[in-house]
Amino acid sequence: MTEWWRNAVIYQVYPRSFQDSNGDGIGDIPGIISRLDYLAALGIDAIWLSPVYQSPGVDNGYDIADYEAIDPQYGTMADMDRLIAAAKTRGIRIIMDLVVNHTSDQHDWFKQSRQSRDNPYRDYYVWRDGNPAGGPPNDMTSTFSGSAWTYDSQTDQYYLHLFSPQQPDLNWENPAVRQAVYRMMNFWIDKGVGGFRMDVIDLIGKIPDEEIRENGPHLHEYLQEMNAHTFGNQDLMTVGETWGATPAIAQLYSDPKRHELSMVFQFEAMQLDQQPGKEKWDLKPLDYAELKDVLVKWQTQLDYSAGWNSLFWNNHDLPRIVSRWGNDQQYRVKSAQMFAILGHGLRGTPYIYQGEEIGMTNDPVTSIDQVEDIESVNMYHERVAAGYDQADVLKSINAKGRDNARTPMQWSDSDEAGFTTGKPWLHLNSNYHSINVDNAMAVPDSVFHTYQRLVALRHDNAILTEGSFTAIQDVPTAVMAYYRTYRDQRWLVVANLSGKGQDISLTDQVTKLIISNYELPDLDLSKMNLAPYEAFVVEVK
Ligand code: TEU
Ligand code: CA
Repeated sequence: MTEWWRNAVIYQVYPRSFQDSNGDGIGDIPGIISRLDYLAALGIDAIWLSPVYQSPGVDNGYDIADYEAIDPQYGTMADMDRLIAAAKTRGIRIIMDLVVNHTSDQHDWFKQSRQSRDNPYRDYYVWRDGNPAGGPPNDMTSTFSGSAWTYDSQTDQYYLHLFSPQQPDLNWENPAVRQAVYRMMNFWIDKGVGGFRMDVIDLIGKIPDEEIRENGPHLHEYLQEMNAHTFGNQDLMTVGETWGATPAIAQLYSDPKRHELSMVFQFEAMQLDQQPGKEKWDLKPLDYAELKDVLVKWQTQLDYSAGWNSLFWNNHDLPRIVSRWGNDQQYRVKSAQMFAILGHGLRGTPYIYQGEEIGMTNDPVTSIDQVEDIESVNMYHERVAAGYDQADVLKSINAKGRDNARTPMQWSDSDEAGFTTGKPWLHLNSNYHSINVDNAMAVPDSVFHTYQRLVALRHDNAILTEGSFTAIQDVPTAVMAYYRTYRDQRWLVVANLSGKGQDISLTDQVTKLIISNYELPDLDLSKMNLAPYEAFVVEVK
């Protein structure tokens, strides 16, 4: 299996927060173009570009009003064409965000659909009569709080929205919807994009009348049909956002013989610090043993000869990993490097979320007025109305809210961190004076240089892509250790997840140091005390 994306590293750009070029405080496409040399220096192969399509911006672009137009905030279609071309000259492909579970309520299809019950676009969306007993058709809820149904008086029916009321769900059971989506995808393929990241793709097979949201019965059929009509037989990569995937389900999506997707994002590890059966806001400390079990499970239960996974700690919906499970104070650099080495040592395709490569941190707020994210704001009001303590709700937002990942990129210690000459749309983290790209590039043992080296290692060493995985059991709970083995070569990866020293004793003989976040004067593994958040990869025999 030699597809380019198997040993690639993908970088996610959240355009609104990456680089502003015209002083309006909002990142834009010309801004991204101006930073392509930086991304080329990091060495990445592709950019997953969060949405830049025309949008009212209720969910920062995940509510699309026109899939074939660029939002003026972000630039023009000519800018987009320039971005694709300029990236290409640097060997970087552009992966578009495909948000087709829903559109904006300002999309023409929905404007038509809500006009009348016999409008030709009526069945592009999911309309139902209210419950005979009163209220919405059933109890389905929105990820952004409240019912998933909104009543529309114009036609006296409810429409479905698994996210905000301004994000009505498309009706994938309608073949005309599917064909329209495929035509749109081909529009982008013809422009030369490198593939698609598919937003909440596991929801498109929903059966609303049975309250089935994810993994619906026709999901894989739709994906096979999409593949055949669009990217199948092309040199593109596709990654599905699949919150509901198990290793067996991931295999269905990503087994090349099934002609669906290249790989999935699965979120099992990302849900370990919430109380079981509750929401992400219901906090629980991370248990290292559980994290290791989940990582090992996905390395061993997915058959990599017939399926593929992605590797990530961050994205635009998740808190910053150094703040979440590392230490964003004394051990910020060491813990950021530890997660980098641990994650990039695994099998799958690694993703880096903007700012992760310099160890950017969460940015706590003191009042709900400072929060922009629709998910956090809605949850705040819902919980406060339900009697929760406001301080507790803010604590959850500071731990898990999506704005943590969305504060502007910290380029330098000059005004507004070099992100904009105007006023940033969202507060900048005040630590930008010390945590910024300029500093990270100047310091040899910075987080940036760890990532840069990891990207190069992935390109140059088949063992990282092809090597098998074996977990090492006989280590302390706070230590994750594993082998990657390929032909006659073996690498050992060791990571201390904790801020305390940990003793390990292994019988392997070190033959070469590959990467580490501390100086390793003595590579005697038989008696080693790992420093806080220490991590390394060594070749062993
Ligand atoms: O996210 C899917 C999703 O369910 C998230 O809202 C998630 O539940 C939550 O943030 C977990 O922390 C995708 C996009 O990545 C997200 O930005 C969009 O808001 C959402 O779909 C709707 O398009
Ligand atoms: Ca701008």
